[in-house]
Amino acid sequence: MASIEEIFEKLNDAILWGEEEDAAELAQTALDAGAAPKAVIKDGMSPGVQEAGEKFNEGEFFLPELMLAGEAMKAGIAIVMPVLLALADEEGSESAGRIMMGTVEGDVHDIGKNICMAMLTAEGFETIDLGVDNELDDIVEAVRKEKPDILGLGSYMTTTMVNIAPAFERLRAEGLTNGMVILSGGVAVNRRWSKDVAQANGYGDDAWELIRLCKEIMAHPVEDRIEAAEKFAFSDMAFEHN
Ligand code: B12
Repeated sequence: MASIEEIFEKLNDAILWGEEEDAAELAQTALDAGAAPKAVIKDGMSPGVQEAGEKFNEGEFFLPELMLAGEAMKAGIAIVMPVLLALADEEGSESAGRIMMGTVEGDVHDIGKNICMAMLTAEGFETIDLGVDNELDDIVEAVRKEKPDILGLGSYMTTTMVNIAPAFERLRAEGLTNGMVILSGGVAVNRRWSKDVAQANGYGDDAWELIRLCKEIMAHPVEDRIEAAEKFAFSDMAFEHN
């Protein structure tokens, strides 16, 4: 039988080359071979989609290849997600916190958001998927209805990052950020911009930093969470470029 490393190598390849059925099958094979669901996403799938992005940047891949890689990643996540949810259920019913995530208007990139949400679910957070391409009014209404502890808005293009700041501004103006921490992320934005322009309370470079940040936030009583988030995400920034 193939080792987990070998299965991960094939799974990453299936994602890179957009082989949806193989990706789903190999994700299942990895789980059956005893791989932890979190590792399947982190080591078995994320490098594949990241490589597709690099090939696109280098002009070696074009949009169709990218779309196929995106679909293959989704097929793999669809296999792992129910297992993650079942594990989170087994490990205790108390939620580590409620986090809502979505992308802003004009942006349909959702692979990164889906990875974040899958990993947060695995860590016991209750995740609320706002989906993609959300108009400002829809974000405001969803927050009003769900009242999450944390809201993460993602942007993956320079053309859509401009929609993050107005969303936060509007939520603030409507008093909806009382008791809620706001975060921004995604490949178009960075730490400095999140703090200075979007006036977010935090930023995460990747799903793993986001998990650490969310845990830090939820370790504090509600009135201290914004300060805790800003300290965690922004305090060492003087020496950083991102
Ligand atoms: C895959 C992809 C697509 C797929 C998306 C499939 C899908 N369902 O998501 C498809 C083919 C549909 C697509 C379409 C387009 N794309 Co595109 N796409 C990419 C690509 C290659 C990879 C994105 C990705 O999934 N990365 C892998 C994930 C795992 O990484 P990630 O998104 O960064 O997420 C991690 C972190 O950022 C963080 N994170 C993510 N979200 C959040 C949220 C919060 C709150 C926090 C804290 C953290 C966080 O955690 C994640 C996991 O660790 C990028 C290139 C790149 N380098 O990113 C271009 C890229 C984003 N696309 C780009 C473009 C231009 C487009 C199109 C306009 C192309 C076209 N001509 O039509 C369209 C626009 C569609 C639209 N309206 O949104 C450009 C944007 C350039 C710009 N202006 O900034 C990029 C940068 C490519 C490039 N270099 O030109 N794309």
